[in-house]
Amino acid sequence: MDENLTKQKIKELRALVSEGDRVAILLQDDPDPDAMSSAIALRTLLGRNKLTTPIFSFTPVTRPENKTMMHLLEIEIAPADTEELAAFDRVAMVDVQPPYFNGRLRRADIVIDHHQGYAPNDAAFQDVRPGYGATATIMTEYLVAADERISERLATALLYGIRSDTLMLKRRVTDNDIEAFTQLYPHANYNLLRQIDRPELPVRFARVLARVMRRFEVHDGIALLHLGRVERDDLIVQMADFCLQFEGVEWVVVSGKLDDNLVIAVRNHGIGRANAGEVVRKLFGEMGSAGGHRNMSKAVIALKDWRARTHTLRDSAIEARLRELFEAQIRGESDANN
Ligand SMILES: [Mn+2]
Repeated sequence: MDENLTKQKIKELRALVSEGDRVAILLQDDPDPDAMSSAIALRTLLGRNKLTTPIFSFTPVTRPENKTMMHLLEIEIAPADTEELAAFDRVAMVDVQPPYFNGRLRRADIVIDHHQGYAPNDAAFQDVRPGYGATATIMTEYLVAADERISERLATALLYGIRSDTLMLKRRVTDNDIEAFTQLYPHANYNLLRQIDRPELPVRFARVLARVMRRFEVHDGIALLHLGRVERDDLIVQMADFCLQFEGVEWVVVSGKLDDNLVIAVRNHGIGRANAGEVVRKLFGEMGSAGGHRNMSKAVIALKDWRARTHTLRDSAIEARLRELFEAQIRGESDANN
């Protein structure tokens, strides 16, 4: 957006909030990095702190990397309550719009978002830019136009917000997003970013690793491991990323039992035309949820459905069956493409 227009918007925004006002910032359910970073950016822009401008959400953050971001960057999000929100002088919303809350919220005074398709709302201040890849980009433009100092913490949060909403600048990305990304880049803390990307492994997971890595082998470029029961989804994903680093590995399949499901993560190096998303859709599309893109995909199958088909939930049997399925499918795909 044009810098003069942005400056005008900042004036409007700041005029709406008086010094003594209590302001609530409300985020979507299970807040994501774009929402969290936009919230702390709005606070900076308004010259406020966590006491005068707390952040709320109706449901807590659940994704492991988002939780890690929240903890590392010390972002506090309080549970929202319709009555409590009504008592604030101003309610602001970032990365979401009033209709999303379906009556859980009575009013919003400030709405800054990049989602499209919401019915118009009557907030006094609105800035909705559906073309943008992230709300964090809009917030970065505000901070730059306002000449605000962008702290390391804020830059790291916004950079991560833009990165995750645009899948590393690969999806729905505009020149504005890239420009904001470039402006934030020199101010961010890369150590923190790396820690967010790779959540710490529980010490107990070392035992799982020691047990399963003994079976690690590469057949026709495929490395496949079933971990048995795991406590977190990201352990399966981290294991898949780890296995992709071994020599001769072109495809990785790592599965684990998580709650009532069998979760399968697939990775490849993206050589050739074979597509990880296609492979899981063909194998498991009718059995559970399966999808992803070229290099990275995932399937989630209810354990009861797996048992109905294969008559067992023994870990060794699951691994053997997955090996058969994936070897045939991946080989079939590459034969078809040659
Ligand atoms: Mn967003």
